[in-house]
Amino acid sequence: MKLLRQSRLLHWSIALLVCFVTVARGADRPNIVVIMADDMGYGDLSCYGATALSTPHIDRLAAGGARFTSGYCSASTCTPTRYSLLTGTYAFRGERTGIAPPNSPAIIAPGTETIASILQRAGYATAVIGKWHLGLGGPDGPDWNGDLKPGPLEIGFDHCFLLPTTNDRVPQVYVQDHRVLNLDPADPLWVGDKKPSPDHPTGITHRDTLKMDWSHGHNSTIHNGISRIGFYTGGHAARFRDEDLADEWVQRSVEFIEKHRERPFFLFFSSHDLHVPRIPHERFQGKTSLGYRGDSIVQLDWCVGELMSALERLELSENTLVVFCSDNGPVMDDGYQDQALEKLGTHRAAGPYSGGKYSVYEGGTRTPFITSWPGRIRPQISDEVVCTIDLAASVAALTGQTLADDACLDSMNVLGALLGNSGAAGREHLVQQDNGRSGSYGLRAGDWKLLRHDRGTSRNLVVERELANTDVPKFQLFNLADDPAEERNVLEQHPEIAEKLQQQLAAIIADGRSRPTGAEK
Ligand code: NG6
Ligand code: CA
Repeated sequence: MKLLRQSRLLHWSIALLVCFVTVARGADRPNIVVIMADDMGYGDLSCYGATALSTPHIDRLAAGGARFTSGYCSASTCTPTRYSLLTGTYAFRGERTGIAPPNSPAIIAPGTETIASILQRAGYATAVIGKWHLGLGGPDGPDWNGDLKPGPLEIGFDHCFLLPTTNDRVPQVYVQDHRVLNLDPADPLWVGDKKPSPDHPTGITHRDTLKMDWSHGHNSTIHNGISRIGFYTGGHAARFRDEDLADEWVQRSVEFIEKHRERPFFLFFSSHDLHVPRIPHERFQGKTSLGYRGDSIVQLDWCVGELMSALERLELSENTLVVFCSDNGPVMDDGYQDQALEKLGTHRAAGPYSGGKYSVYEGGTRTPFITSWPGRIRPQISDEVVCTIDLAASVAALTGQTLADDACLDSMNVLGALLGNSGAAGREHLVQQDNGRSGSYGLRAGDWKLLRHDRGTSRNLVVERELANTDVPKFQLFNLADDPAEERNVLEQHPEIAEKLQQQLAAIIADGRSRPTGAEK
């Protein structure tokens, strides 16, 4: 009898403990899914005002969560934004942080603190699925036929399933953990920046065979009827079709979610939509009036819907924080003749903002930014300033992880703002950059925006809705409250504000960090 009582007591204690752990886990350690679009502008979604297309799944995410009007990525090209998202450090501080070439070595050194290593330490299963574009391998670059490391697995991810660069660059193969998937050793993969043989077919020699013609660059090795940046041979069994990328990544992501449904997980779903070459699956081709650029947005919306329904099916929605963001603003002709500009009509891809990809005007970095956590984030539109670079420090705060002073140097803990807590403030200032260390910066502080162009030119103004290089003064000042399109430089009217912001920007760059140290807090 006594034994029975003891075993009942044990039973109830365990049940209580399980209950407590589940509640605690739900509150402090939700699953985290970051969905990053590629080259998506502020105005590219129907929940951000687009009328030329409809994005019901992303709209639903926004309607049930916080939709930010001042959500940013930290750079207006891919590699530096992704570097900053993962490391929480501005990319202009790092080496080789400009757009990565096909044979780039790993840009983030093994052991660097990242959003993934923070969450791994907090007990999460971590994965990146999709576009990487942060280099792979040691100083000599990727060993395509051997172990591809260091890479994501050396900076906190347990698992990766990658497009190694970006799909307008070679090679078109998947990397699973440390290996090229389905690589036949009898057909080794070679990747280089020089033509491997005089008769190697290219977008120049075989232009009439292409299914999508190039407009600038992108005229080297041909795969799937599309010529790319860079050359490659071999690895034929490993090559994918562009049309299948989205389906493959959704399937792999759902598998990852299913496998880890019992423990907290972090999934970085890194879409290639709507980067060039825009080749959505056949079932999405022609779905919008905007050409393949619009069709790729609809494809990404479908991906988001699939991920959300997997979470719902597994009863994980209420315990999952989803962040939707983009890696830089929009571009029309980025090297292929896909009619993006011709079919644009009245669609404003950057919304009310000037510039786009490659630009430090708002259109380059102010992009869709949505957070959703049903039951925890109250539906709202938030005007707080938040940035992809802040996710690292914010998830550290959420999961109770301490950051060393020399980690995540520019990541601000804006968790309250990300969760839409009333009264919680976002950033006081944010530095925007274009690419690598090219010397074009924007500093947003409140409603003021200072631009600094060290070269005196910038690819920044929308001319006939396309980007063009223009001569600009080294410094410009705008007031975003009454001039969101940054059309009226008011530097001469407000010299004292311009001076203060110039000094603030110079100090942020010179100090090597902007996140306060533990002692300063
Ligand atoms: C540019 C490419 C562009 C795109 C970009 C990277 C040319 C002329 N332009 O150099 O097509 O690949 O790099 O885009 O080659 S990103 O979104 O990955 O940063
Ligand atoms: Ca991009």
